[in-house]
Amino acid sequence: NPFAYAPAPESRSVVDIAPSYGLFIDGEFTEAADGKVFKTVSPATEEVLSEVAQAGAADVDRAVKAARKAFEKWSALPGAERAKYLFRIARIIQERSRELAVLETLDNGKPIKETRDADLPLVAAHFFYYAGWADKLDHAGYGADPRPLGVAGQVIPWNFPLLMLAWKIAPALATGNTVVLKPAETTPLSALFFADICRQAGLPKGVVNILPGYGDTGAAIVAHDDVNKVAFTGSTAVGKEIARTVAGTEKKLTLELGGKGANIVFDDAPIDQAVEGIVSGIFFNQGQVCCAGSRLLVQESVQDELLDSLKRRLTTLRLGDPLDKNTDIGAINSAEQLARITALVETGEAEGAERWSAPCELPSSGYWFAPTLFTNVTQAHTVARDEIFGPVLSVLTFRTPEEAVAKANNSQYGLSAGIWTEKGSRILAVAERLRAGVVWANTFNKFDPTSPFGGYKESGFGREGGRHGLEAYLDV
Ligand code: TXE
Repeated sequence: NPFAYAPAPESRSVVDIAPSYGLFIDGEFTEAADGKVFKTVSPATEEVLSEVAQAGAADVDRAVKAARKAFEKWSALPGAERAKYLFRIARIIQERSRELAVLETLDNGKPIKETRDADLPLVAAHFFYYAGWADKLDHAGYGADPRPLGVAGQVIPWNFPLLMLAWKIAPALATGNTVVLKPAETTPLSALFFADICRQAGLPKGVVNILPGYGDTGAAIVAHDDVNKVAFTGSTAVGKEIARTVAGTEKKLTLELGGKGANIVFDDAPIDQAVEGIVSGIFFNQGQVCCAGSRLLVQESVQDELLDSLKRRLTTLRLGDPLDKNTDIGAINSAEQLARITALVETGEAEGAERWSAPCELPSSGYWFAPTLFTNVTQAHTVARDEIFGPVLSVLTFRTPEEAVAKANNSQYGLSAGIWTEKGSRILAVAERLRAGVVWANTFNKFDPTSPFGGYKESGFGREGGRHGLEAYLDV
């Protein structure tokens, strides 16, 4: 019985969640001007975790003014001084990582194994990495005296709340910009804990401002006249709306949007290793990953063998309490996201794709979806084209490398791809022809702060991470 195991839950008591939180403006926690609040719930249990102040246009204005004022001094600091703050923040994140991992798991629903072993180490690594650049910007390749842009307005999603914050804030601060950031409405807590870390690190007031809220708060940040740079990660629809708002202004823009990554398995691939990569590619974070390997392209001759082992492996995945260290599949982040996934899966069935879901019991409260495969999928099927952003894999086949490349590239998106083969020459030949910002070979979902990340086509533009990630926050 795959469900028989001794649960080993991480202790909830390592994190102290207050009943209410304010906005973080100019170094202080404060109520919203109009007094509005919203609740954030644990998606695994639907329990209310806390009540959070909801920023309106007046709060956005106050935060942007604080960031503008702080910019004068922050941008004038020697890089080595800014580096000290970033190193301090990175170290505090490491010291508080258990607390932050539990918090993130509670607010987001993802397994503690992931927040503990992936999210938090990467968050700290990003701050360490960009701290290292702060006093070396003249070596970044953007000229001898690259300048910060000013106030950066940043809007992030809920799938990697703290990691997306790190991707946005670390390079912005290292280059001398100040920040007004809006976390997603379903996951505001880790950004507010980060505000506390900024205070703990002694970061000057106004350098980082955190404004929880919904889409209208994000839109007010994007539209504010005194914001010089907009960085957004989220849906393609909202990304396009933001691009329209920013068009015709002096603001610089980077967008990191959706994806429909192809994971391409050739007949000479080590099947067991490929199965592990496919599983991590689509079931990591319940598939709520922009670079998920959501399309499996398998060479026809190995399809049966691969699908047999994949299904066997999926029946061993453990779905349940995200705080349990043995859990592989946690909760879907929100009722809305679950509804979106469910609707797309129904469309897949209605269009004639064949559905298979791993046998598992779903908890009675919270938002859950069993690991699911679609076979008999053609390129015209909705499940082969639209981003599902859930634990759902669409399987297509190919006969030749040319066909694999053509099918992989047949997408409005171009964020990620994977190649599984023993042949190094084939990896190079195929990778070169894939229109995707990141191509992994014989692995998937590997991240590192030194590597630039970003999309082709409707997956967005601009790069985050690496030396390239500095460019988004600099004028040369
Ligand atoms: O995204 P939204 P949602 C994709 C994924 C998912 C779908 C919808 O396919 O199923 O998007 O998710 C803020 N101006 N991705 O609805 O609405 C919002 O408050 C400014 C892929 O959650 O784009 C939140 O902070 N901001 C993706 C953030 O935008 C606005 C990650 C993202 O929310 C706004 C998330 C507006 N008009 C979803 N409207 C990825 N690339 O990883 C909303 N927001």
